[in-house]
Amino acid sequence: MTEKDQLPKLEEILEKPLHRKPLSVSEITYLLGLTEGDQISRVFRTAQYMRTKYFGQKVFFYGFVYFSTYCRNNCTFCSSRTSNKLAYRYRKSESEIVEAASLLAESGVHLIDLTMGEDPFYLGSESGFDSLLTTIQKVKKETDLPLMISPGVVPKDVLAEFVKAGVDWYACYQETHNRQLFSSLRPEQDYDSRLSSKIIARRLGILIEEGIMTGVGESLSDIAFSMGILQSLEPHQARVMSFVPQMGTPMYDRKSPSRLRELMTIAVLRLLYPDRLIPASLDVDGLDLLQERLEAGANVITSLIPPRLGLSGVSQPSLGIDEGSRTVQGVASLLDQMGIEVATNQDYFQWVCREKVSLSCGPANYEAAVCK
Ligand code: MD0
Ligand code: SF4
Repeated sequence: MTEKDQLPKLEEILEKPLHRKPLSVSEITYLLGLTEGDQISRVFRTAQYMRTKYFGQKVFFYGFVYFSTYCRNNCTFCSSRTSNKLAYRYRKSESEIVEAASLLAESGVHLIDLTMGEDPFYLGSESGFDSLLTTIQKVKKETDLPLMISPGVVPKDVLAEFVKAGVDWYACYQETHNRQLFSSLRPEQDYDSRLSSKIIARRLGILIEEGIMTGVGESLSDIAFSMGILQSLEPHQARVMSFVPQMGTPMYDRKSPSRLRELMTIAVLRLLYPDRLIPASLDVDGLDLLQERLEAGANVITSLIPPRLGLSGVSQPSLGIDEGSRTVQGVASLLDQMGIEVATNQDYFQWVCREKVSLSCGPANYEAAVCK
């Protein structure tokens, strides 16, 4: 008997998440490796069922402000890597950042994601860091929305300052939990510090997002292994994004992977972590395949970017931005066709609030939670 024959039938595997029973590594690998249309649709249908069970037909929108593309690191997959001479570099001023965030808030997003490279200006000087904190406070005040920060790996005291300034979420993606692959993607970066920055952030009372990337040389069992790590990390949001080759980087010659792998990973995330937030990012294919990502079980649309402000995406620096397709309006008709509703701000506040309370970090943080 081959290993495949020994595995329970697809139905048996799909039964388990319905009863919140865990899946084994070989079951996860089996799901990730499905290639037959029929079977794949069955997995997606179960994932959609699970999403509906916990979130109804509602999705959330995240506005994205990539405000500095300077970075001291040299990740092989990333356009902003320090040695990339072809990178589109900019550092937006405070008023530009606040303007972009306000436009996003007016357009109806539920959260503002402030993202930067590990910019030495902000992370390496006191005045730069102070200006970052002031900017965060202003964005928070102007938009009155939950705030995510994606600043790279930062020490505990920096995270604590972020929390004081009003940050609700810390996003920091490992990309892979295979240590060897990690060092080739993130040379001279420490796997453990990156992982523990998320644990520290959650201890400080903020929600955390973890992320993996497909098409960077990982095997299906690497992805299955990541699923196990997620089980102990317990991120509030977990994402997967397909690798997109970036000009001027060592991985420019590599092909972008088949999107099936990302879609199957979204579905498996939904099966295993049905009540967590799972993004469908517009930063990989713009509007294309948004429907498929949602059908695989995603419930957050991320990387909404205001047009014509010179702001960039991470994987797709310009795709769909100035055309306005990465806006609330730009995705509205697709959602309509799909019978998907946009959640209210109140829905999102409540979700964030509930999760913050269940971090059980004492009355002080309870007060700080965005309970409205
Ligand atoms: C996105 N380009 O949402 C953004 C980014 C950073 N927190 C998010 C990867 O797709
Ligand atoms: Fe810097 Fe992040 Fe890009 Fe790595 S992935 S080079 S840390 S911006």
